[in-house]
Amino acid sequence: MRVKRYVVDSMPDALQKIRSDLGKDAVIINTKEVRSGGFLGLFSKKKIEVIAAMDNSAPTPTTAPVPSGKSQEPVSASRQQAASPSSFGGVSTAAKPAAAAAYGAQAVQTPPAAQPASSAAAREEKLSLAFPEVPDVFPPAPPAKAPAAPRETPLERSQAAGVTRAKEDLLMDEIKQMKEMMLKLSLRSGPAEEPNPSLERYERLLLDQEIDPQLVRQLLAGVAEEAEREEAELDDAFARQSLQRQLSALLGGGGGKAIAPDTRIAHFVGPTGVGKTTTIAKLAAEQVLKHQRKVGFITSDTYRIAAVEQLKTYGTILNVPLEVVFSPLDLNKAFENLKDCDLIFMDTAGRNFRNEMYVSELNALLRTSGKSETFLVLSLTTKYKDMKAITGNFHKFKLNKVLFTKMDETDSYGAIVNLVHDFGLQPSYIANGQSVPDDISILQEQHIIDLILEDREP
Ligand SMILES: Nc1nc2c(ncn2[C@@H]2O[C@H](COP(=O)(O)OP(=O)(O)OP(=O)(O)O)[C@@H](O)[C@H]2O)c(=O)[nH]1
Ligand SMILES: [Mg+2]
Repeated sequence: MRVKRYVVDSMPDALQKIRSDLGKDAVIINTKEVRSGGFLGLFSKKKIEVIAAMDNSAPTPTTAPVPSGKSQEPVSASRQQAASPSSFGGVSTAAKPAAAAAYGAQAVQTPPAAQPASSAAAREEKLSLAFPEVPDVFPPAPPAKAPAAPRETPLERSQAAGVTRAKEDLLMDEIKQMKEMMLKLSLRSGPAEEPNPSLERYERLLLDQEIDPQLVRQLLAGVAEEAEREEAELDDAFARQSLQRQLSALLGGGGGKAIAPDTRIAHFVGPTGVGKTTTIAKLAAEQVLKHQRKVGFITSDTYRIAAVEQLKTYGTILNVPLEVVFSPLDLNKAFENLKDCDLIFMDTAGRNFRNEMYVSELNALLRTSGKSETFLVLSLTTKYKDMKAITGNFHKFKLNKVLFTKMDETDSYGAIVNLVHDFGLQPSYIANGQSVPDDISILQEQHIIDLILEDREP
């Protein structure tokens, strides 16, 4: 199938181009009003975007001469136009031969027995009768009522439906790919007008920070809209301020970031090696030394030989009791032993939490009585794609806050923005080094935004 996109001033222009590029059997699969020129479609003229397709695999239409006085071409294009909103939210079944696609295969099919041999001219005649010639303008007149469909057996009908569905699926895939391609092109191949250099600059900067490209487009469109609304000059200063506003609205979800004063149990979950145990030690020190709370530790990490020892060492330094649980059944006893503690930190084993089974297993350990909070610990050095998969798995269970570690090992912070945008989790702390208890602080969104928008020389 050949698919082409046209941006034109009027439908007749499009029809003419489509006819000469793709032939008279091309179908129009979508039309919409777009703005052309400018950046991201703003500051620009209104145009019509027309997507047309030609199914190369479709049977070659007859080349018999058209009966005199009947120009079939305008009819073909106009018919398809009229039919375009038929299915899939405005997308016609373009994989069918043109006339059939526009009106449903049955409308133009003649049963073989009834169809005269070499019936090209007769078929043209039939089509012309069924779809009287309409002027080549937009919007086209609604098509004349199609002739009654020939009778089909249920088997024939279901076979035809199956074939149609398969073609529709194929078409949907192609349209999806095409949409993605066009979205990419819309940023890059803006027509004649110069793209705005400030938007380009911040686009590069946000993408460098590994903010999701789709979100980057949204943010920049927000900047451009704001400038248009306020009739302001869209320069670097304006773009920066607008992005500051948008990012702080996105990140500042409200709600307490720190461990709540009435929280009795704080669970820390997350993939292997992200710094859960180290983070617990840092936060426990803060609770003991700064808030004078009586703290206890529980660890269920019995998979790694050194894991219990690691927490025990921190417990000894901070004078904090430690309980080890081997299964959810041991939990009650552990809580009983720590009943005098104001706050219990529960460390869990880092596992491959892309595996849903481990998450369910862990979830059994998180079912505790008393007010609890669960912190998902993620390292900023993890690829966002993996972070997203892990968070997706955890998100089905009770998660309250997200805590980021290893900020000192990267200068890309886009993952924080992506994660809050995609999952609406409350950011809490951010850890920026191995040193216990110093290298942790409450995540200040303004600081993160400043870092994201900071000029960095290549
Ligand atoms: N650079 C840096 N290293 C950190 C940070 N937090 C923890 N680490 C280091 O990361 C390594 C793993 O830390 P752990 O606390 O054992 O990680 P964990 O998530 O408990 O690991 P598992 O229990 O094996 O899943 C240690 O070497 C820590 O010192 C941080 O913010 N920055
Ligand atoms: Mg650990």
